Amino acid sequence: MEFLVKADPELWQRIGVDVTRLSKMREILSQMYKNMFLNQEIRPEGMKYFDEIVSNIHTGRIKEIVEAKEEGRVVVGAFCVYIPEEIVVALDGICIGLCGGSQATVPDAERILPRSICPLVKSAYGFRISRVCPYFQVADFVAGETTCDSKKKTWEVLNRDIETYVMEIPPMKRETERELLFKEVVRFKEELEKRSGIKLDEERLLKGVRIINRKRKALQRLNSLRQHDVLPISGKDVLLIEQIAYYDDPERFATKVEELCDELEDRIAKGIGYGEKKPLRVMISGTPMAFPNFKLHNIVERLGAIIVNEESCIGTRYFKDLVEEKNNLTDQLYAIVDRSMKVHCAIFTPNEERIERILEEYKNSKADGLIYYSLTFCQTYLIEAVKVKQTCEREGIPFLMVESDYSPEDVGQLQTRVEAFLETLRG
Ligand code: BJ8
Repeated sequence: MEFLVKADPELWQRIGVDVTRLSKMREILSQMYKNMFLNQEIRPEGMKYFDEIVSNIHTGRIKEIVEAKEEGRVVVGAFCVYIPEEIVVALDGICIGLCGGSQATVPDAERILPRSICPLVKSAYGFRISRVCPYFQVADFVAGETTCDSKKKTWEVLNRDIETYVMEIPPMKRETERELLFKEVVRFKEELEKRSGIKLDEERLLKGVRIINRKRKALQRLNSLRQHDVLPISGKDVLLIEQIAYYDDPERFATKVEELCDELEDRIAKGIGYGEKKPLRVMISGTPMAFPNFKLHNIVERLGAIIVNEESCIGTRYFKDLVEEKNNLTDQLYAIVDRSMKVHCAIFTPNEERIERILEEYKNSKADGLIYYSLTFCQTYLIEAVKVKQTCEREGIPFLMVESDYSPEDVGQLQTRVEAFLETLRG
């Protein structure tokens, strides 16, 4: 089957992309995508939309965003689920995820940033300075946050290249921090009001909340369909959808995920899926896997197991909770804060809720084992692995710890470790 990530050199030139380099990168991406995704045996028809999205990743969606900018709409580049996209959407803006998941731009970043920071930050920063990410090129500004040290210090460097606004995220979850986060959400709202020239009112915000809630609900539904014995979709495909959630138009995306869910429900009813072969079911927990980081999913699924859940910000942490609908602006802003406080990122301390949540998701997903995944140099997730491992041992949950970056160098070694882990599960 042919597959090509499309090119639009004229558009790329207009937005300041390094055309030669992006053209080469898209050829590599096309090949990788074809090998990893299009050769899967049982693939739902509804995945065609998401294939199209990948094919248009550097063209169609970028064109839409450029047109929106010409209409005066603000484009926000974000790196974290704490950035309230409900407010961006409520003020007619576009919120896009800029996390980097590719090794290709890591060496660019390492010419400036230290090598000993996480690859997600290096990849993204490298995309910006080498001008090969059209999304970075069309963002009006970056909304960063003070979550981990790697990110918060990189914003100071990134700010030399693109205006970087920083939202403070408190590291605890007491009432004091709730109030602090509320003030930060209000400050973000004011920043966007200034940029968009629109005043936020309760009607607009409720609309924004409903749009993003619908997107999260569709993802919840999709994830719940992986809990069936008949597994109607691969983990790789779901991870791809979870990544696309960060840059597609939210309403169109929700519609397409809902359509896919209808198809998957039909497949489950007819017994069509991976369940027939009784594959091992594996849950992943840990750091986000940004596009196009499919490394672990690819290894696990090539070895015949299927991934049934991602406890990650590109996964359940993004969509497990909705924003409660309120009828006045202040309460609605607090409801946004309260949802954020339920995102159990490892930057929080103490963070027992995450452990409880992992256990709950593990049970619901009917997984046979858990792989804890951390990007190299991500201190908070690496340290939190200690507690997760102890909990898994106590609960009798088979556990494997994987620390990796985006380079292909450790693929062989990872494959051997995953294979041995799957063997113990089979045993
Ligand atoms: S809420 S997980 S999106 S901070 S992997 S850059 S933590 S060193 S991405 Fe995250 Fe928000 Fe938390 Fe989610 Fe730092 Fe770790 Fe790198 Fe990370």
